[in-house]
Amino acid sequence: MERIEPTVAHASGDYRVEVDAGLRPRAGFTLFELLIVLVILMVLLGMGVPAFYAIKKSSAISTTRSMVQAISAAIASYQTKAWVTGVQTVAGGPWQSRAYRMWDCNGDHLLDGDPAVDPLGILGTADHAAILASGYRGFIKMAQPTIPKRLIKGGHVVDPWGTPMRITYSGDNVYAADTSKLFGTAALGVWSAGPNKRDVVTGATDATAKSDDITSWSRR
Ligand SMILES: [Ca+2]
Ligand SMILES: [Ca+2]
Repeated sequence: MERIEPTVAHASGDYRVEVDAGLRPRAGFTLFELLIVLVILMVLLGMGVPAFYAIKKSSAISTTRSMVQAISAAIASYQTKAWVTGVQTVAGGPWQSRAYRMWDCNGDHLLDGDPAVDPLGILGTADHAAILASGYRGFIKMAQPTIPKRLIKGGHVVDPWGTPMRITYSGDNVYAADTSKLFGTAALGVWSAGPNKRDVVTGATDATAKSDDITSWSRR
């Protein structure tokens, strides 16, 4: 750094005034100062990291709440104005009726975003072909919900934790007694397995697995 040497005018001529070295800033920190800074940073990080994750988790939960509502609304809206005959003729489980099985053609309770991508193990090749021949192109293309692109993977709509969104119908009793008043005129409900990624679909029936599920219906 260039040294500052103020010049003072004087009748007898200019002369220089030396700046006291003690008043100039030092070029660095002592080890003790660095340690203090490190400790402060660690304390701040310790407070910030859990807060960051808490905010991230609550934001993911509200995204999912909006998604299950948006998907249910998109399906309900679609069902009031459209009907796909081909799908109705396919025999199967309690989701046999046309309106039900349109959204979960293979009965695995994962909402079928795109039947061309889904492995339709339960229905088999012929039924798969019948569904596609009927003009049905899956939930994403038929109901056209507002879903962020990053949450559509492998033909499925996934929640922020990467788990495919689930769908249930008033007749299949996945949520047992809950179904009696849940789905209204659409007769179905959409849910996410929540942050713990466990629910009845993954085979977990304990209260903890179910407690964080995010459903399109009120569970209170
Ligand atoms: Ca499915
Ligand atoms: Ca869960």
